[in-house]
Amino acid sequence: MHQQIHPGVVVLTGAGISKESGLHTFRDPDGIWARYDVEEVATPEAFRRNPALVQDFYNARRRQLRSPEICPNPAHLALADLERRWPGEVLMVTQNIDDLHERAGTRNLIHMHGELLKARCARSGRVYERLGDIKLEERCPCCNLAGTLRPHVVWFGEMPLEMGRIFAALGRCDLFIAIGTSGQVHPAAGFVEEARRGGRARTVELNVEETAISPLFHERVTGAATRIVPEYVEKLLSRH
Ligand code: BV8
Repeated sequence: MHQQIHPGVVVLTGAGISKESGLHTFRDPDGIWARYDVEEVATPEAFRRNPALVQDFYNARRRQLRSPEICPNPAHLALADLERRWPGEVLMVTQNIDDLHERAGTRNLIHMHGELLKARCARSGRVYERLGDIKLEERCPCCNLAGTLRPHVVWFGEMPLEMGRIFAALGRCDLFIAIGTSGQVHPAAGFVEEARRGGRARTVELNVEETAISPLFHERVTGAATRIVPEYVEKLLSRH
């Protein structure tokens, strides 16, 4: 009996997919890096130097994420729909630390840069759900020490999460889609080349504008994520 192999899809998302949900991107004029110095808040050295500043930065972002007006948008919902209805494998890899993909219903998901609603003990590495602020004086449940709890996010200079699983999926996928990412942060910016390496995958970029890696894609679709992602997903599903 000939086993019908359905094409595998890897989707990479960045801050642009959550912009219309009310979460700032990093590099847009009103982006996070326009208001904070990345070296001051998103590196291990910054955490050693001034943990209060770093905790305040992530506590504020966590509070915003949990505010009622922030919710998944039609782009997140369309991708969850793709996962449900696509006959083959769909792996979602996000650089975002928000939980909007999960809230939209996506299950096969990798947060390669960590999750805002989780804390990690810097000493034991254990990870905990965290909905409220992380306070400097609080003691971690594992070591009963103060100052060891940090946001469960990947800072610059730190190794992203689940890279083995990601590269394996890029090596076998037939379609690689990048949505709302500027392609300026590695190793995520190199995934399109990795997907193309085997010469198998078709690569598509969805973004409101040209990016640093646009020339590396077979196809580009320009527009706001909440419009072009549902359209593109419908087109894909209508073909299969
Ligand atoms: C590592 C978590 C090694 C925290 C983040 C090679 C060359 C050069 C530099 C490097 C290199 N390799 C490594 C580096 C260093 C560094 C790096 O890439 N630096 C850059 C700045 C030059 N990379 C690292 O340090 C990485 N680690 O390499 O480790 C290693 C190896 C072995 C052992 C140990 C270590 C770790 C990087 C991860 C850092 N953490 N986030 C937090 O969130 O606070 S990165 C963070 O910034 C995000 O997660 C994301 O990855 C990145 C932002 O990028 P985007 O998501 O793309 O957002 P951006 O604002 O830039 O763009 C938004 C896009 O959306 C735009 O194109 C815009 O047009 C579009 N858009 C806007 N609105 C919409 C839209 N699109 C559609 N619809 C809309 N409505």
